[in-house]
Amino acid sequence: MVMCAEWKSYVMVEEKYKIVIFGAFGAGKSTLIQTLDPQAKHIEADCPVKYSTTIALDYGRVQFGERRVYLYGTPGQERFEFARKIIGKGMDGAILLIDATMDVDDFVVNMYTSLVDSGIPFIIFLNKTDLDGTKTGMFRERFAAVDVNIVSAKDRNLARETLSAFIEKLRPHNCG
Ligand SMILES: Nc1nc2c(ncn2[C@@H]2O[C@H](COP(=O)(O)OP(=O)(O)OP(=O)(O)O)[C@@H](O)[C@H]2O)c(=O)[nH]1
Ligand SMILES: [Mg+2]
Repeated sequence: MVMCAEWKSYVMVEEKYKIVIFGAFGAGKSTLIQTLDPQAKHIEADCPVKYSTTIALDYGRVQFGERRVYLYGTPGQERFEFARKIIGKGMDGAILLIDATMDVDDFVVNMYTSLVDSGIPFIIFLNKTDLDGTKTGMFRERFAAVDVNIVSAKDRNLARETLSAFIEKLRPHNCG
C-alpha cells in the first residue's frame, strides 16, 4: 500500500508494477505468463520449430494483495530487438528467463549484460527445471552477481512465489 503525498488528502492506492520478461527463443516466456495469468493475451505466429512463437508481445496481470503486477513478455527471436526495446520502456523490474536445459549462449549473455548496464532491478528464472539434464549449478556460477531462481513455467505456485518475493523488493511507479 502506498500513499501519494502530492494529493491534497492522503489516499490509499494500489501499487502497480511493470515487469518485463526477457529470454531466448523458446525459453518459456509465453508459457510463464500463461501459467501466471490464464487470461493472458499473446500475439504470436505459427512456427515450424515449435507450435508458436511470439512476434510482438505477451501481456498478463497478477495480483498479490494490494500489489498489481503487469507482465510483459518479449519475443525471443534475435530480429525482434526493436520490440524488446519498446516493451522495456518504463519497466520497474525485469526477469531474465533461461532454459536451464541449454548451454549459455551469446544471446543470453548479451541480455544479461544489457540488464546489468540498465540498472533496472532484475532476477533470473532458471526454467524447465522439471526436466532432466538441467545445468542449474553452471548458471548459478556464471550469473553469481544476481538472484538466480529455480522455476518451471508450468508450475504456477512456484512461479507465483518467486515473482511475489521479487516484487516485494521493488518500488512501484504509482506516484511519479
Ligand atoms: N517441460 C517444460 N516445458 C516448458 C517449460 N516452459 C516452457 N516449456 C515449453 O517450451 C516451449 C517453448 O515455450 P514458449 O513459452 O513458447 O517459449 P517463448 O520463450 O515464449 O518462445 P518465443 O516467443 O518463441 O521466444 C513450449 O513447448 C513450452 O511448452 C517448463 O518449465 N517445462
Ligand atoms: Mg513467446
